[in-house]
Amino acid sequence: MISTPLCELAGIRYPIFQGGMAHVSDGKLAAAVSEAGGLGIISAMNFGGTKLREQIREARSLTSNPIGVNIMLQAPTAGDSAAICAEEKVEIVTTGAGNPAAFMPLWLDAGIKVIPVVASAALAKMMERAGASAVIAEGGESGGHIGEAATMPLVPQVVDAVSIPVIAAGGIADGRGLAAALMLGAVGVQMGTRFIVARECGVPAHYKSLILKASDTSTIVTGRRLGHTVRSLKTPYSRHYAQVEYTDISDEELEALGVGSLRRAAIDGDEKGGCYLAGQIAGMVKAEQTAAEIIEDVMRGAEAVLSSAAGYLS
Ligand code: TUI
Repeated sequence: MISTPLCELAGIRYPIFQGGMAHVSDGKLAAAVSEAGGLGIISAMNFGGTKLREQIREARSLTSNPIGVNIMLQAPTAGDSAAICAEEKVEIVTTGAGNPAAFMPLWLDAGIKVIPVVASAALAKMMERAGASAVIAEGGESGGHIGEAATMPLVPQVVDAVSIPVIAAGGIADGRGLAAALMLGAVGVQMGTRFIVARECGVPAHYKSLILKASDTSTIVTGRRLGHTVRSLKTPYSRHYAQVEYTDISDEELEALGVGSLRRAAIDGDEKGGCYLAGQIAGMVKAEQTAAEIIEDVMRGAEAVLSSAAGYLS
């Protein structure tokens, strides 16, 4: 049995967060993860305004356990989503792709625990000063919008930089990853890619099939030129983007290539035009399972490797 300070902090049984993935993480998936003992997180990106409120209420109707909402700070709806989280009193807000300092007083006044995703020790320190309960240190192995540092060097450096708990993300999909994160000083993990293939996750079958068929070299990083660096699966769309990114194509044309591409993947299942975000660990995700089975597998796996590691000590 593994229990870490994250379990008490977040009011959860197992130290596992499900990443709030744009156009993927809805109330149904979040509720399934929370009901299974992890923390389910709804992505506010999917749903401006009333739709986010509906998703939170749907999740509430399916579980009485805590739930979280992730706010992508570059989204035009971030301010609206921030207010809805405060009104609906979700237990936890996570943020991504920026500095949430402007919203922190609103959330803290509503009694919400704020857990920003950071890609550097410097931002982690700022978040600690601004009142964050913990931070998620996300390495560039992750899918979606990423920073430069990898999980292995990032996590211990963030752990050393702050006194609040640190959750590791990026390249984690099984018990070995959870155990490794704990060894780096983290109190738990956030996983995204593995939960995309959860049975309760409603993405198009093509998205799940791309992840299930992926190998260790199936992802590609694009978008650095415009400052929206993202990791996605190699598909006709992402290969084309990579091919033209450093040609004489204008910034406007390149920007236009990106518009709507996440929706085309996660909502429409568009095989040619979709940008299918996934982390480097996709190659290890081999089965569609329920959220409860995924969490149980990760916990069992971590217990096994942590117990056997004790054999190295004399
Ligand atoms: O946010 C993510 N992953 C995402 S967001 C997303 S939606 C999207 N839509 C259009 C274009 C691009 C993305 C898909 N995936 N992860 C959390 C994360 N945050 N990763 C890295 C960071 C980060 C980076 C820099 C957080 C803070 C930061 O600080 C910059 C600053 O302002 O100090």
